[in-house]
Amino acid sequence: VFRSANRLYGAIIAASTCLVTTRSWATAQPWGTYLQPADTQVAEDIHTFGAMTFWIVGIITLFVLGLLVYVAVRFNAKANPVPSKTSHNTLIEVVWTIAPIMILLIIAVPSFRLLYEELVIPDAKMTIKVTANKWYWNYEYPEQGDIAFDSYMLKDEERTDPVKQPRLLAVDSPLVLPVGEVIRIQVTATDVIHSFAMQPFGVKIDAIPGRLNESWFKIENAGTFYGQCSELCGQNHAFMPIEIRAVTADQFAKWTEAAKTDLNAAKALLAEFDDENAKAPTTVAAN
Ligand SMILES: [Cu+2]
Repeated sequence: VFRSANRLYGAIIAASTCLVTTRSWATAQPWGTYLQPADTQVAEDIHTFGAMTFWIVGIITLFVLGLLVYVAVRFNAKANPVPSKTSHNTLIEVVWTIAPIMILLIIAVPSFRLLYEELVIPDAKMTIKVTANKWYWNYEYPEQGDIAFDSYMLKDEERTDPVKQPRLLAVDSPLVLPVGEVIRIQVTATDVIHSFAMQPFGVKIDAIPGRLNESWFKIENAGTFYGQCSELCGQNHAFMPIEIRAVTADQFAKWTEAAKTDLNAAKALLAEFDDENAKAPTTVAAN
């Protein structure tokens, strides 16, 4: 029931966002207010779980509000001048102990299942190392011929296309990744604690100096995805966005080949990939 309620909600949101954008798959929408659309199974399951808890919290809130209104109307000094002296009611006391326990259990079981899904990394074919710095990201591809580069936010004067380069999100060198591949990310930092958060993939993991954290995702759609540092890390915390370009396996092979020798040439390929993917959107089935 929750899953279909969430699907319906998601469909309404998706339909309304389609009205305001004609772009192909891109997660950041002008005036977007809801969660970015899920692009991995994990993110989808997070949304479903969020919708479930939303309904549970909503129903409880309305129930308590109803009780308060009932008490205020029925038992105020005017309506009920002689109050009852009742101080115990065993049945009610048992119910208000057992019912919250049951509700917590109903929330806990899918919550732990979700945690397990996020934390247990399936057989990953590929590993990316992400290093956070004050205030930019460094990406390394140890298995693709030691490609490594820094990724800085584009300043206003560096943005040439306001649609393709959304303000405070677009970067000079995006992290390029293939769709349909289980990708392990290893995350660390050089100076202070940062956090690598990519909402459409359901990933948020702290980048801690001297520690190597890992997480994973499997991207389903080719496109551009945006995330941000999500740990207050200092003055330019808000200005170290994450941009991921998800491309097909063939395009990724082409990109790595170019990136090994010339990062700028590889970057130039991205516009080409965008055009190809706009013509034939690539979607990989979940699992
Ligand atoms: Cu940061």
